[in-house]
Amino acid sequence: MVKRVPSFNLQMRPGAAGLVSSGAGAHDIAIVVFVRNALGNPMSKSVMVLNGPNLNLLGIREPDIYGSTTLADIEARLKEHGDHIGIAVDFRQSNTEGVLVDWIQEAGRDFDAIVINAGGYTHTSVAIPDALLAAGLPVIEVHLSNIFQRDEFRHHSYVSIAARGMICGLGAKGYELALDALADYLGTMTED
Ligand code: CA2
Repeated sequence: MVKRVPSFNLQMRPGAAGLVSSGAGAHDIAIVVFVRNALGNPMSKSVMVLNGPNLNLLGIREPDIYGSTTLADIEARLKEHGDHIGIAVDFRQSNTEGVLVDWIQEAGRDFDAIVINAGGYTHTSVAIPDALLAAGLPVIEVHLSNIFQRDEFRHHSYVSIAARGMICGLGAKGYELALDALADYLGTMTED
């Protein structure tokens, strides 16, 4: 038997199941729709956060330039921040260009956006911006240090051609600001 269904409105909020409900009437229905992102979280957006070569040394070597915060500290803080703004964070680091390219391709299939600190590859890699452009996702480029106050060769970024914006010189806080920008762009923030 085919039942006629009255008009319905759709409400979805990050972190909650979507609820499709009808207005009052003889044929009222309520359907709960569970939507999961790439990380299996209901209704939040997913962002892949990529870190390039040597960033695994953060907090361990050269604290005068890069500070004493470790990459694990940044990851923990960022995931907590993501929880507050409806973004599930998948945080990764590799010293290998090809691995970063593979991850960018994966992000293009399964994620909503990318944050990338490509480390030294920022100033040398063509493959990374190529992969970012092919992924077709919003990208925010992050650098801990102010690359424009450093050696001349760090002033140019190949990654920037594929990025909506770049945050540099603000240390670990830059990653959180990048996530805020994406939350705004992806519309994950709730009104209450
Ligand atoms: O400021 C940034 O975030 C950089 O992407 C960091 C890269 C550098 O090549 C870029 O020009 C700017 C270097 C990451 C190396 O990180 C280290 C951390 C601790 C000790 C040694 C290296």
